Amino acid sequence: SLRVITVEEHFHHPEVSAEVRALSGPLPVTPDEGFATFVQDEFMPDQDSAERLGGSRLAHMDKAGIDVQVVSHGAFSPTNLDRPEAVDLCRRVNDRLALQISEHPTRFRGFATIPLHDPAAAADEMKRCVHELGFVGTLITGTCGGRFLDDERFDPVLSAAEAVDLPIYVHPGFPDNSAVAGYYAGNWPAAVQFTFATHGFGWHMEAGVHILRLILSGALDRHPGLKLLSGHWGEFAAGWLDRFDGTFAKTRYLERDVSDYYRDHVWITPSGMYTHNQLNYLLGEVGADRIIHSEDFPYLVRDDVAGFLADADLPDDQRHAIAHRNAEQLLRI
Ligand code: GRE
Ligand code: ZN
Repeated sequence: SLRVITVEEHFHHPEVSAEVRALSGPLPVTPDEGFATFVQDEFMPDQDSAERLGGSRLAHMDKAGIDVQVVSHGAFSPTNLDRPEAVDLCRRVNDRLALQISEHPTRFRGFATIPLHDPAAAADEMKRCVHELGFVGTLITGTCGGRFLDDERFDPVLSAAEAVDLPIYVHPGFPDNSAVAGYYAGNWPAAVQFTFATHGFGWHMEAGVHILRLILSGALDRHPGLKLLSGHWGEFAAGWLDRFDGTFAKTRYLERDVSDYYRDHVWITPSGMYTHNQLNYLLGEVGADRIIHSEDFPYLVRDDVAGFLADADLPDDQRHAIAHRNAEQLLRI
């Protein structure tokens, strides 16, 4: 049968995320009735599957046809916490994840959680996770203090990723208060505003902006070995490459087309958005060698994780590339 490796799969460290929530202050939405429950259900789903690498998660993997999950921390990650406590909180996340992986070493791998508040510590933690814990890359959940990875303060983080030769997954995260107020507030309930700002639309657009910023800033010229993962079929940007080339070329600023940077540095994943129309479109845009499978467990729980690829109208070589071979090569699994 088809070997399947999925790479945008999350767990929660409950005590660490509670501390992150307490130290971060309130979410940028005026809560109304039901909002707290809504956030709990959407962003902190089913405790057993979210917190444990075993039990119901393994049962789901067996049923949905997943051989290996590459696991990272989900919402309320200390990556985004703009305070010194983030350094220790990230270590606790990584140590907990490594311990749980060691109980099922054939079924799980890990992505590092790094404290962007302190870039030197973040670079050290990435290296510790790879060299001592056996992790296969890093995942960041959005910005820290409103700063994206193209900020030059993060050069040590990008250099560390090149040195270990493993990717950074540029996952979405809660947008800044100013973005939420400026773009997503309106005449609708708090749950609608928050969904619009986050997993309904806004944080995906922001994650696409994050990749573009790395291209436009010259960060990828300074770090030619940097490898990036981008979920949700490339967070809008992967479907817009031709437009980027037509527009940014006229600025005569970059040496290469935006799409050249994109196709050299970025691997995209579906994050559980299983529509064959999107797969076919993005196959044409980036090719089968740049697509890696993912589910976005436990936020999305699908019974057709292997089935989506098994049913796709693909040559078998491309099916295997997307299901496992690209992940094996990029992550050295
Ligand atoms: C995600 O990881 O993509 C995610 C969350 C929280 C809610 C929904 C969602 O982290 O898709
Ligand atoms: Zn995710």
